[in-house]
This record gives sequence, structure tokens and C-alpha cells, in this order.
Amino acid sequence: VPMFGRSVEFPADSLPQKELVRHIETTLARSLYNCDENAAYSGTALAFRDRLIIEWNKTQQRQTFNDQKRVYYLSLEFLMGRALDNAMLNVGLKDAARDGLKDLGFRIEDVIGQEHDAALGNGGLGRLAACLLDSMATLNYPAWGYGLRYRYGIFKQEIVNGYQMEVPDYWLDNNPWEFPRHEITVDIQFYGCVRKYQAENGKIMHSWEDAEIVQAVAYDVPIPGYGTKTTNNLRLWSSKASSGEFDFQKFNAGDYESAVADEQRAETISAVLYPNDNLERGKELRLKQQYFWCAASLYDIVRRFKKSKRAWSEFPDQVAIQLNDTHPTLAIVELQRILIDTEGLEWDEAWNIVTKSFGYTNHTVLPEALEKWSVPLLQNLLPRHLQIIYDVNLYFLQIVEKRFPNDREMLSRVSIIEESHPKMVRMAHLAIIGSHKVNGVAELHSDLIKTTIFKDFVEIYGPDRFTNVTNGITPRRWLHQANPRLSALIAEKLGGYEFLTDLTLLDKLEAFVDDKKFRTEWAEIKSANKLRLARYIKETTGFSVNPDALFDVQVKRIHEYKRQQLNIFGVIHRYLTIKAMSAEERKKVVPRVSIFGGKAAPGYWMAKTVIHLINKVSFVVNNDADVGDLLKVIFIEDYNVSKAEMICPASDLSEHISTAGTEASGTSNMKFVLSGGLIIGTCDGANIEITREIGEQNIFLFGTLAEDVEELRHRHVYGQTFQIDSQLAKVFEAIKGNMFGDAGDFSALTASVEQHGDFYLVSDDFNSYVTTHEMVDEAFKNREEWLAKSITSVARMGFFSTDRVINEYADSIWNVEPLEVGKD
Ligand code: DL6
Repeated sequence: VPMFGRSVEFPADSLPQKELVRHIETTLARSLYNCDENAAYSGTALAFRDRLIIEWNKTQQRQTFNDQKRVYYLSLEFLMGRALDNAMLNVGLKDAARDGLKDLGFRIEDVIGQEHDAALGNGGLGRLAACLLDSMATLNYPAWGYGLRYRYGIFKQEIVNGYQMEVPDYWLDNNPWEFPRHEITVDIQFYGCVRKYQAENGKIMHSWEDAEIVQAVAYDVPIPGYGTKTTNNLRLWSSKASSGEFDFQKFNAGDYESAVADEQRAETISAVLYPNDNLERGKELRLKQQYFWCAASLYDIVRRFKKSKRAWSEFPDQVAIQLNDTHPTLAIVELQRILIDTEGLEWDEAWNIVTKSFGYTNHTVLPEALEKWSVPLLQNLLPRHLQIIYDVNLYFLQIVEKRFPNDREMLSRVSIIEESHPKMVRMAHLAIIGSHKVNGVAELHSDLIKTTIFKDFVEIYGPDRFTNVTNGITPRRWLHQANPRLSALIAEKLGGYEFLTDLTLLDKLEAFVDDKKFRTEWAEIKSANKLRLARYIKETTGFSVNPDALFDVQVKRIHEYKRQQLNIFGVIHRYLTIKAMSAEERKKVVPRVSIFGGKAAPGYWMAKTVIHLINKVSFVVNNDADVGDLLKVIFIEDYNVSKAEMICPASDLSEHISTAGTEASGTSNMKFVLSGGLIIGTCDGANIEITREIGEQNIFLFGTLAEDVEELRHRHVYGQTFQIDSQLAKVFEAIKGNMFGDAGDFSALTASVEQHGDFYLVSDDFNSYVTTHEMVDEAFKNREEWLAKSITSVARMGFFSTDRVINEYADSIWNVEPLEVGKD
């Protein structure tokens, strides 16, 4: 089996080397003798891009000609990572590219490493969107993604003296993967006022006037499927002053500054990704971003539909729009506005079309992440939309009142408008009312939304409006690309790479669990991946780690609910325990490397304090010769998709330890298991389904169950005394004794447990967390058993492919069919 299976047949003489040399010499005007890795990257990318463009054009023609129902996936975030490696694998010519580059004196890994991550997202939500795009293309669904072309993606993180610093991420220089479509522009309105008028037929209509106009310009990114020629489109909108140039009248009148300011104000809309994960801040610019992107996308979708000259009633048969969380909820209002104000449909007819077309995916139950926009802000920015929202609410509440007469409480709970000061528009309510299906992203999460935040809506609409689609990951990137040797070993055993498009085939691996040679190879691959990470750690942090130690990884956004603080307190506990051991006792200790990575939102002080503590502990522990290799603590700077591709295959154990009921799903849990790592986790999100699939004996579960969380929180605040866990108390003593620098720096962390009600149940779960880690150590000592768990788990991960996820959305929410790809 070749290292990288060829997925699409291209003529044998079309090896990329010739094309890459041509691009280096002509497009880049560089001599081969003066070609560095960066130029080699550009040449290779352009060579693969050429291939994608041809298939991309054909796919778009095929989809237009066929004119069947399409899916539009609206997401404010697409965390794509690098494109070249993915393109090489999907086109199926990575081996040829490797050889071609080698002939020219380059290692393919170094060339791939030149690419800047496309980091237009914060974390799980954006990366899920990227995995879904990959699966939609792979399964030949006619699907478009719509997003914003941020000039600055998520910031780059630098750690300076243990503190996180944010550096802007300008990623657009030298980006061969986007195609500006200067001819595809949409004028987007803001502010202004609404005028009522009587149309010729006597009907009262509304027009939105005196608005400020900003132009949306389309940039397209090809999304190649794997093992297919289907190449879908991701359209990202960029903002520009509507004239395209700054205002020459003002300029000529000497008002240069204001002319430039207008230009800059327009460009600001798509300038920067908001760096909050699971947290909303209600900023006007964010609302502008949301409307700008929704309105441009809707205009595009409607324009495409209108070309078919079908009746409006057929719109939902042609169009399925999926809302990735509530960020695109204004699209619901915008479609209703277009239908009634521009197209002249009656309200009910329009609303029927709208609700049949939209689906809404909820990704969080955390109250601080549920979007609300203030009514005065909306009134000013989008006056017509606010009117429509009020009308939607009025008709909805009338229905509710009929069904639940005399239940005023219910009306105020479900109303789109929260009667606060100022009044707020609850976007999740609007998204539910305007969609025909609402889904959560893991079973527990989908149950929780039905029994907590959306309980009333289940009563109103019945349970069928709500469904679950458990998240997944694309095996192409997270197994084949990130862990090529493991993928090749699996292919060798299973007789080919079909598992990459049917992940359930992995179950055949179970037959080899006891195969000695296979196990040895499996272990060898993990060791090599760990060695690579150890080298990277040495290069970037200066710390040497023992590659035979247990690599224990927690990489994800830093958030109190994800409980990196629990992890670092556990590490301190381990450190204190080792320090107190005799030389004899230390011989039995399983050496560990605790690896952390992740960004904190720039304004999230507690999360930044956690990063600071991790770095201080790292400094103290790693420089303690007495502890040596028994424990090392590493913080990997600037965690991103490319680093995840290196880190996931190198874990022995990864941590998914959120307070039960808070992590909607999690997807890195799936990435780690698919690369043969075991996990320690709480009964939360998709951990529960992972456990069901791989078996309880293959996962280390601990901690409070979701159903008990409320009661414990209540007791913390209203109970007689709050007794902190005794082992955790010792950890806090060490911190307070300045063992890791000035204790004052970390007092907020200890106080949040001791004095402020321990909302995240760190103390409640500490004992079972530590005990479970002891079980991990014991299990790791038995290498053969550990390997058996690792192989068995991978064999049982078939359920967690985004291919399964997309088929579920297609069947139960979108009602779309794949488009067969012929030989064109
Ligand atoms: O569904 C993708 C991802 C889940 O895996 C994570 O558990 C969840 O935290 C994340 N949710 C968000 C919500 N943000 N907003 N809005 O990022 O979604």
C-alpha cells in the first residue's frame, strides 16, 4: 500500500513536479538555483491549485446545471488550518509531490510547514465547520459555506514571563487559496430609517431609506473532497467602502481625514475576528459583522434561486440554510424582509418559506455565551429588522397564548424580547422560532437544551422540532494527514484506504489487537510521534522531555468550565507527592510530561491567570533537578490547527475534564482517540458517546454527573460550611506559600474555589480526579494492556466521522441528496 493512497485518477504524466517548476520559474519569476522553501511552497501550492480550479469549475457547472437542492452553511468561523497538505491528499498526489520536491532538494514536511494557518475561528465551533465542509465535498453534496474574510484571524499567542501576550495574525500575504471575485459585490445597508408607503395595488409596504452603504466583496476558497472530483465553494465576504475609492468630493474639498476615515470604517467590518470562545460581549461592530455577512450571503442565495425562475414556494425545496449557532440568526429576519419588502409576498406565505428553509444548531448552554442584542442598538443599526423581529414575536406570542391561556410567565419566558433595561433581543429564541429543526451536538447536550434553556419551546412545538446530531471530525485531516504512518499501518491491515471514507471499517482492526507484530508497529508509531513532539518542545521551550514518559495533554481554549485549573492543581499535587517520596518510592513513579496549550480571550482575566500559573509551575518543576524526568510541565505557545495535527498523534493520555453539563460536545476528544491516545474525562459532551462506543474499560472517567451539579452548587452557596478537599488544600498552601512566585498573582484562582462558591466544582471533583490519574499510572505500567486499549479504541471510533454527521444532517434536517459525479 503506498504511503498516501491515490484517490483520484489523473494521467500518469501529470506529476506536479513539472508544474511546480513552471510556477517557480514563471509565476514567481524565481530561478531554481535561488529557490527557498517559501518559493517551493508557493510553487507547489500553485501547481495543486491549478488542479483544484479545474475540478472546482466543473463542480459548480454541474451543480448549476443539475439545479437540485443545495445546502448553505452559515458560520462566522471557519478554522481551516493549512490547505496544501489537504489538497495534496485529496487530489491524491502527495507521493508524487514528495518525490518531485525531493528531486529539487526539499523535504515535503518543510515545504508544507511554510504555510500560514487560516485561523478564522476560535476553537471547536470553527473547526467543526471546517470538518463539515470537508465531508460535504467528500460526499458530493452540493454545498456552500458562507463566512467572513477577516483580515486578522485569531491572534497569535506569545508567552512573555509566563503571561499571554496577543499579537495580530495577518494571514493574507501570499495566500494562494483565495480568489477575489471583484465582480461579485453586494451593497449592504446600515442605519437609516423605515418609510411606510402605499404600493400601486393599495398594499402598505415598508422601505428602508437613508441608510449608509458598505460593499461586500466575495472571495472564494475551493474545498476539495477526498476521493472525488467534487470541489465545493467557501465564500468569504470582505467589506469595502461602497464607492470602492474614498470619497473624492470630500478629498477635493480638503477633508482628507474624513474621506479616509469613511473608507477605514467600512473596512473595519471584516477586519478582525472576535477572539471570544463561548462568551458574547454585545459590541456594535460584532452586530455589524453579523448583519453584513448574513445580508450578503442571503442576497447571493436569493440571486441564485431567482435564476431558476421557480415560484417562491419552491425556495425550501431548493435551499437549506444551516445556522452555525445563533451568530447568523439575522439571516432569518433578512430573508423575511426580502420576501415581504422586496418581493411583495404576504407575511404568512413568506414566514412559511423562511421557517422551512432554516435549521439551527446550538453549540452551548452556557448563559454567558447565549447571544442577546440590545433593542436600542438594533433600532439604530437595523431599524427595519427590529420591526420584523417585533412582528415575528407578536405572532408567535399570540399562538402561545392560545395554546397556554393565562400563562403570562410562559409568555415572558419564551418572548424574543427580554423585558430588561435596556430591552434585549434573545437570538436563540428567534433562531428556534424561525427554523424547522433545532439540534444539539451530542446526546447529553441535546437532552440538556430540551430540559433546561429551551424547555418551554419543547412544550410549544413538541419534541420533534428538536433533535441531536453528535459531532464528528474528518478522518482525512485527523488521521491520514496528521498521523500518516498510523493511517498507512491501518491501510496495510485492512487492505486499502477505504476506511478514510467509511470510518466504520476501522472495526476490522479489532481482529489484530493480539497480533504481536502489529502491536509493536503501533507502539513504534506512537513513539515516533512523541519523539517529534519532544523535539519541537526542546526547540521552542528549551526544555528536554523524556519521550518514554507518559505524555498527558490538555490542549484547547482556556476556559474555567474546561478546567485547566483542575489539571494544573493536579500537577502541583503530583509534584508535592513526588517531592515527599523516598528514593525507593520514586522508582515506582511513572514519569509524566504534562502538556498544556490554548489561548485565553484577551479580556478573560481568570483564563489568563490560569496560563500564568501553568507557566510558573512549569518553570519551577522543570528546573527542579531533584524531580528530574519524573515530572515535566510544558506550555506550548500559540496552539492552533497545525500544532494540533502534531500534538494529537503524540499523546498517551488527553484530558477532557469540563464540569459535567458544560461542554456541549468537544471534538478534540475524538481526535486524540482516533490517533491511539487514551482519555481521562468527565461524563460530559461527546465523552459519553465515546465511552459507549469504545467501552468503559478503555476510558478513564471521573467526577460529578451533570444531574448532580445544580444541587452541589446550591450547597456551596447556601450549605452550612464549605469544606475544601484536603489534598487540594495542600496544593493551595503551596501556592499561597509562594512556591510558584508571588501568591497574590494567583489568589483569584484559589478564592474562586474557597470563597466564591466553586462554581466549576474543582474541589468536589479533585479527589476522584487524582485517584483516576493514579489508575492511569498503573494502567500505563502494563504496556501491553495499554496498547490493547489504544488499538481497540481506534477500531471502535467509526461513529465519529463528520461523514456520518453530514449524512444525518442531510437526512433529518436538510433533505438534500448528493450529486453523482460523472466522468466530465
Ligand atoms: O460543536 C462544536 C463545539 C463543541 O464541540 C464545543 O463543546 C462547544 O463548546 C463549542 N461551542 C461554542 C459556542 N460558541 N458560541 N457561540 O464554541 O462548539
